[in-house]
Amino acid sequence: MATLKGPGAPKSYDGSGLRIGIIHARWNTTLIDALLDGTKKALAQAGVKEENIVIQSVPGSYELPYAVKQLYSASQVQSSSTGVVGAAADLLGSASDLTQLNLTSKDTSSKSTAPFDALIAIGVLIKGETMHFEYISEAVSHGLMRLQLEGNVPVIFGLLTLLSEEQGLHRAGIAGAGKNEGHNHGLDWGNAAVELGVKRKGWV
Ligand code: DLZ
Repeated sequence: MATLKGPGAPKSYDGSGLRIGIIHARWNTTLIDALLDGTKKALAQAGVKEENIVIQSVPGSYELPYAVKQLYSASQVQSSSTGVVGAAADLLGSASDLTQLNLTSKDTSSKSTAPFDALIAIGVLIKGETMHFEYISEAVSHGLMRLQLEGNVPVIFGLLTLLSEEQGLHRAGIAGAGKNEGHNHGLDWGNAAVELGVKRKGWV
């Protein structure tokens, strides 16, 4: 039976001009690896270039908000320092001057140094016998929401909060004997990042 759940049929957005940052936790690695693969697959299908995807890992989900913040800030700094090289090029004018200074005014590759258009935070929390799960899931959810509102950049919520490992296998699309049952939520996260990254460039 068709399910009512989910984001609906994916509309296709052109992600070829986007730069995307992914931070993933390493706890529950089997699930994380499958979710990361799903995320990267969706980004590739939307045309996001591999060289414009930066992936960083942290030990656990609790570290996600801090790491997302640092990665985004680093991309902003990188972007403004690349801008300085561009300004130097304008001032100096000639390509040979730039070569002597070991500066390049134009990067001919398609690798972007722009700030990220969207970030994706991926983690898997599995409920145990203590309150640990509740504290971390709440702190991380609030932290990520704050970051996207205060940082004015989409932060996709790729945090699975699971009651069992079995649930996780289904949500990573690797349940069952053939390890292909369920739905890989990483696909939705990749699609969400592209949609928000594109819309962010112009809402009206
Ligand atoms: C400590 C811990 C536990 C018990 N469970 C998880 C989990 O299910 N998923 C996860 O991503 N991280 C877990 N962690 C680690 C914390 O997120 C964090 O890395 C440590 O408390 C250090 O700050």
